Amino acid sequence: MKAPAVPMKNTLLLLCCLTLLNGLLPSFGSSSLGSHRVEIVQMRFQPAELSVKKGDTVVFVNKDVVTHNVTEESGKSWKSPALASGESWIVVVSRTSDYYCSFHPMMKGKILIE
Ligand SMILES: [Cu+2]
Repeated sequence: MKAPAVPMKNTLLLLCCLTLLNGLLPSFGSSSLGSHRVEIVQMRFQPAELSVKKGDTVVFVNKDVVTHNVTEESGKSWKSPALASGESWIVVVSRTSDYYCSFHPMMKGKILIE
């Protein structure tokens, strides 16, 4: 008995559809949510004030020659580990936050939710 050719044809069709769909969907993780960058340079957060959308990602990059960290002002929402020169740290922001560097408390910044 010969096996019907239809199931194989259906499988191919399904594969074609999936490939097409995959091409139409936005690439995951990069375009749907915003990503922002704050650099730490010469004892300052740059930009010191940043507007983001809720759920956006902020990457802090220490481009200074000394170690810093990023501490939400109350110290309760989030706090980075010590970031040596060249290291970076990522936080997902869900509310307006003031932050500072606990090693150098005069270093301050703010993230505003739009
Ligand atoms: Cu610091």
